[in-house]
Amino acid sequence: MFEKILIANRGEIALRIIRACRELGLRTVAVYSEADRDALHVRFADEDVCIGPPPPGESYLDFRRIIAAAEVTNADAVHPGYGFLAENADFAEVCESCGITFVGPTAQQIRQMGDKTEAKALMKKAGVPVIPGSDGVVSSFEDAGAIAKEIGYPVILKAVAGGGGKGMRVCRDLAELERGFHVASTEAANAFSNADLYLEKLIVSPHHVEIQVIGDTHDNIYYVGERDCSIQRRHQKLIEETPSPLVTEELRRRMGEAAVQGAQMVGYRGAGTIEYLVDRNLDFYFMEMNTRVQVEHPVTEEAYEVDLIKDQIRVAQGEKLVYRQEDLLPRWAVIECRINAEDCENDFRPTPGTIEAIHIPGGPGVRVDTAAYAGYVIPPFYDSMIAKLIVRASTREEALERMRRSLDEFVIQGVPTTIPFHREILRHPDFIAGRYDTSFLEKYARPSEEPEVKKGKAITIKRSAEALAPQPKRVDSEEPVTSNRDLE
Ligand code: MV4
Repeated sequence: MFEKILIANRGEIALRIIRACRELGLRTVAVYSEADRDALHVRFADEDVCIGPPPPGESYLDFRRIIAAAEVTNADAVHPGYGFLAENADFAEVCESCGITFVGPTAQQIRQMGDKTEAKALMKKAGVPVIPGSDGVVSSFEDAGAIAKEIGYPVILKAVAGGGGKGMRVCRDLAELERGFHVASTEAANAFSNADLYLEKLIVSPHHVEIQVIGDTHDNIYYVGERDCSIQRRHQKLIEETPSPLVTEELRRRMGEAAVQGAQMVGYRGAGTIEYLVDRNLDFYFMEMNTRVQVEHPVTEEAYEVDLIKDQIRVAQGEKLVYRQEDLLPRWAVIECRINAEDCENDFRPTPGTIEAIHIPGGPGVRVDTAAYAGYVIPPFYDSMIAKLIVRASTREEALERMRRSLDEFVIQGVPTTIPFHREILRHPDFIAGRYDTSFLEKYARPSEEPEVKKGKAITIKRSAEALAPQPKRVDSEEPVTSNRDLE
C-alpha cells in the first residue's frame, strides 16, 4: 500500500488529488515551478519541491525533475492529473522502471490509444462501432482519393498522432482532398513530428458524448455513464453535462457496454474515457480514448456519487473495485461550467493577472473546484482555467436554474473571465431545450437568434454588481461548423 504520493501537476486538479489523498490517509508531495510558489497546491501538500523555472518544459513536463523529486521525497507513486505528463507513455515507463507507481494505465495502454489508427483498429476488433474510413494510414493522395470515392464525400483527414482537433482537414471533393492531403500532412509533421494521416467520413454536426470507464487489475471494468461535451469552442470544452439530453437509457447501455468491451480489449486499468461522436440518427462511433482522468470528471462524480480520483489510487494499489454495474445509475442531473481567465469579448484572449477579489458560490448542490483565492496571481505560462463550477439537482431544469443562480453569485474581480459568457449560454433557448450539438457555439454567434431569459421564473437573488454590468453581445467567429478553420 502507498504511504506517499507525488502530484505531478498544479492548479485545481493538484488540489483535487491532494484532497483524495488526505481522505485516504496518504501523505502528499507537491511539485511546483517558480511561477507557482504561492499556489494553493504547494500550501495544502505535506511536502513540496520546487522543480524549476516557469516554462512547462523546464518544470511540469520535465520528467527527470519529477522523478528526482519523487526519489528525494521517497514517494511511492506519482499522480499525473490531466495534461502535462498524463498521457506520456515514456514517463509512465520511466516511473515504473524507477520503482514508482504511475497512477494510471500501463505505458503500453497509453501508447496503443495514443496512436489513433491503432486505437481505432483495436476498437473495431472489439466490436465497437467506428467511423467508416481508411483502415490505418493513407500513404498517398491517390490512396485517399480511392477510399473517399468509396465512402463518399465529405471526408475528413486526421493526423495519426493528433487529437484535440489539431492537424484535421475537411474535404468536400477530390480537388479539396488533394490540397488537404498536402496541407494536413505538413501540419502533422510540424506539430507531431509524424506526417501520417488517416481518412474518415465526415459526421456533420455531431454530439460529442464520452463514456467514463474505470478498470482494476482484477479483470473488472465498469462504465459510469456519459458526459455530453458538445459545447466547445475551438476544441476547448466550455460546458459539460450528464445525463446527455440526447441519450436514452437504452443508448447509454449500448454506448457503455461497447466502451467496456473496447477497454477490455487492452485489459484497461484505471480511469479512462471513450469519446464518441453521435449523429442525428443516434448512431454512435468511437472517436478516441483518453487514458487519463479528465477535467470534467466531477460531472460523473456528482451524478453517480463516486470518487474517481480515489478509485484511480485504489486501483493503482492493486485494490479491487467493488461496484456492481447495475448500481451505477445517474442519481442527479449535473452541469459543469469551466471558468477561464479569458476575455470573451476579445476572441477569448487569456487574461492572466491578479484576482483582486473573489466570491465563490455555495449552497445546496453546488461544487466549485478551484485553486484561486483573493490576491492570487494567475501566471501567464499555463492554461487559463481558474475554476470549475459544478451543480447538481434532481432534474435538468432544476440544474439549469441552480447553475444560473450560482453563476450570478460568482464574483471574480481583477481579471475578465468567461462567467458572463456562461450566464448567456445558460439563458439560451436552444441550450435550455437541450437542442445543441458541436456546432452550437458557431450557430450561436450568428445574429439571427436572440438569447432570451426564461420567463416566469425570475432569479430572486440580488444580482452581483458584476452580473448587472452590460453583458457581452456576441461571441465566437462567423465560421461554419465544419470549416477547416474550426478544425485547426
Ligand atoms: C470528426 C468530426 C466529424 N466527423 N470526425 C474534433 C476533435 C477531434 N478529437 C475529432 N474532432 C472531430 N472529428 C469525423 N469523422 C468532427 C469533429 C469535431 C468535433 C468533435 C467533437 C467536439 C467538437 C468538435 C468540433 C469540431 C469538429
